[in-house]
Amino acid sequence: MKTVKLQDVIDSENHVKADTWESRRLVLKKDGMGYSVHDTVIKAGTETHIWYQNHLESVYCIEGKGEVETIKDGKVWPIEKDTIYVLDQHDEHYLRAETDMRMVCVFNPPITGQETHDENGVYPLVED
Ligand code: 9YT
Repeated sequence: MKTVKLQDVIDSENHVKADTWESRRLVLKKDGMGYSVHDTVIKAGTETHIWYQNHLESVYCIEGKGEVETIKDGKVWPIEKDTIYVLDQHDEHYLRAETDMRMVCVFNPPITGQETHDENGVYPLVED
Protein backbone atom coordinates (compact mmCIF):
# COMPACT_ATOMS: atom_id res chain seq x y z
CA MET A 1 0.00 0.00 0.00
CA LYS A 2 0.97 3.62 0.00
CA THR A 3 -0.24 6.99 1.15
CA VAL A 4 -0.45 10.24 -0.78
CA LYS A 5 -0.50 13.51 1.12
CA LEU A 6 -2.28 16.55 -0.30
CA GLN A 7 0.60 18.66 0.94
CA ASP A 8 2.99 16.78 -1.37
CA VAL A 9 0.73 17.22 -4.44
CA ILE A 10 0.27 20.96 -3.94
CA ASP A 11 2.37 22.86 -6.51
CA SER A 12 3.60 19.58 -8.08
CA GLU A 13 2.90 18.56 -11.71
CA ASN A 14 -0.32 16.95 -10.43
CA HIS A 15 -1.67 20.29 -9.23
CA VAL A 16 -3.54 21.70 -12.22
CA LYS A 17 -4.72 25.31 -12.19
CA ALA A 18 -7.48 26.64 -14.46
CA ASP A 19 -9.44 29.92 -14.38
CA THR A 20 -12.41 28.62 -12.42
CA TRP A 21 -10.89 25.64 -10.58
CA GLU A 22 -7.74 24.03 -9.27
CA SER A 23 -7.31 20.31 -8.94
CA ARG A 24 -4.91 18.29 -6.88
CA ARG A 25 -4.76 14.88 -8.52
CA LEU A 26 -4.08 12.34 -5.81
CA VAL A 27 -4.48 9.04 -7.68
CA LEU A 28 -4.02 8.73 -11.45
CA LYS A 29 -4.12 6.01 -14.09
CA LYS A 30 -0.46 5.18 -13.47
CA ASP A 31 -1.37 4.06 -9.97
CA GLY A 32 -3.23 1.12 -11.52
CA MET A 33 -6.42 1.37 -9.48
CA GLY A 34 -8.86 1.62 -12.39
CA TYR A 35 -10.07 5.05 -11.23
CA SER A 36 -8.54 8.42 -10.42
CA VAL A 37 -9.15 10.54 -7.30
CA HIS A 38 -8.91 14.33 -7.30
CA ASP A 39 -9.24 17.01 -4.63
CA THR A 40 -10.65 19.92 -6.61
CA VAL A 41 -11.48 23.46 -5.51
CA ILE A 42 -14.11 25.31 -7.57
CA LYS A 43 -13.70 29.04 -7.13
CA ALA A 44 -16.48 31.15 -5.61
CA GLY A 45 -18.64 33.05 -8.10
CA THR A 46 -17.60 30.99 -11.13
CA GLU A 47 -19.43 28.85 -13.70
CA THR A 48 -17.68 25.96 -15.46
CA HIS A 49 -19.07 24.10 -18.48
CA ILE A 50 -18.19 20.42 -18.18
CA TRP A 51 -19.00 17.43 -20.39
CA TYR A 52 -17.04 14.27 -19.76
CA GLN A 53 -18.11 12.25 -22.79
CA ASN A 54 -15.53 9.55 -22.13
CA HIS A 55 -15.59 9.32 -18.36
CA LEU A 56 -18.00 8.59 -15.51
CA GLU A 57 -17.49 10.80 -12.47
CA SER A 58 -18.73 11.05 -8.89
CA VAL A 59 -18.11 14.33 -7.08
CA TYR A 60 -18.38 14.57 -3.29
CA CYS A 61 -18.64 18.11 -1.94
CA ILE A 62 -16.85 18.30 1.41
CA GLU A 63 -16.81 22.10 1.77
CA GLY A 64 -18.79 24.97 0.31
CA LYS A 65 -21.99 25.51 -1.63
CA GLY A 66 -23.17 25.84 -5.22
CA GLU A 67 -25.21 24.05 -7.87
CA VAL A 68 -25.08 21.87 -10.95
CA GLU A 69 -27.38 22.50 -13.93
CA THR A 70 -27.84 19.56 -16.29
CA ILE A 71 -28.07 21.08 -19.73
CA LYS A 72 -30.36 18.60 -21.50
CA ASP A 73 -33.24 19.18 -19.07
CA GLY A 74 -32.33 22.49 -17.42
CA LYS A 75 -32.62 20.89 -13.97
CA VAL A 76 -30.74 22.64 -11.16
CA TRP A 77 -29.24 20.44 -8.44
CA PRO A 78 -28.24 22.25 -5.23
CA ILE A 79 -24.85 21.04 -4.01
CA GLU A 80 -23.50 21.66 -0.54
CA LYS A 81 -21.15 20.06 1.95
CA ASP A 82 -21.88 16.33 2.36
CA THR A 83 -23.59 15.99 -1.05
CA ILE A 84 -22.28 13.69 -3.78
CA TYR A 85 -23.34 14.13 -7.39
CA VAL A 86 -23.04 11.19 -9.72
CA LEU A 87 -22.66 11.85 -13.45
CA ASP A 88 -23.88 8.43 -14.59
CA GLN A 89 -25.12 9.57 -18.02
CA HIS A 90 -22.03 11.50 -19.16
CA ASP A 91 -24.25 14.47 -18.30
CA GLU A 92 -23.27 17.79 -19.86
CA HIS A 93 -23.56 20.37 -17.10
CA TYR A 94 -22.69 23.73 -15.65
CA LEU A 95 -21.04 23.73 -12.24
CA ARG A 96 -21.59 27.00 -10.36
CA ALA A 97 -19.90 27.82 -7.07
CA GLU A 98 -21.51 30.28 -4.66
CA THR A 99 -18.61 29.88 -2.21
CA ASP A 100 -15.34 28.04 -2.77
CA MET A 101 -16.32 24.39 -3.11
CA ARG A 102 -13.93 21.60 -2.23
CA MET A 103 -14.76 18.42 -4.10
CA VAL A 104 -13.41 14.88 -3.96
CA CYS A 105 -13.79 13.55 -7.52
CA VAL A 106 -13.50 9.95 -8.72
CA PHE A 107 -13.20 9.15 -12.44
CA ASN A 108 -13.70 5.90 -14.32
CA PRO A 109 -11.71 5.35 -16.49
CA PRO A 110 -8.91 7.09 -14.59
CA ILE A 111 -7.53 10.43 -15.72
CA THR A 112 -3.94 10.00 -16.91
CA GLY A 113 -2.95 13.55 -15.98
CA GLN A 114 -2.37 14.66 -19.57
CA GLU A 115 -5.94 15.73 -20.26
CA THR A 116 -7.03 19.33 -20.42
CA HIS A 117 -10.58 20.52 -20.89
CA ASP A 118 -11.26 21.43 -24.52
CA GLU A 119 -13.73 24.11 -25.56
CA ASN A 120 -16.63 21.74 -24.87
CA GLY A 121 -15.50 21.02 -21.33
CA VAL A 122 -14.49 17.55 -22.43
CA TYR A 123 -11.50 15.40 -21.68
CA PRO A 124 -10.36 13.29 -24.62
CA LEU A 125 -9.82 9.63 -23.80
CA VAL A 126 -6.03 9.28 -23.61
CA GLU A 127 -4.80 5.87 -24.68
CA ASP A 128 -1.35 4.62 -23.78
C1 9YT B 1 -15.49 19.04 -10.16
C2 9YT B 1 -14.81 18.28 -11.24
O1 9YT B 1 -15.40 17.91 -12.22
N1 9YT B 1 -13.50 18.02 -11.04
C3 9YT B 1 -12.81 17.27 -12.00
C4 9YT B 1 -11.37 17.19 -11.81
C5 9YT B 1 -10.62 18.33 -12.38
N2 9YT B 1 -11.30 19.01 -13.42
C6 9YT B 1 -9.27 17.82 -12.85
O2 9YT B 1 -8.54 17.21 -12.07
O3 9YT B 1 -8.97 18.02 -14.03
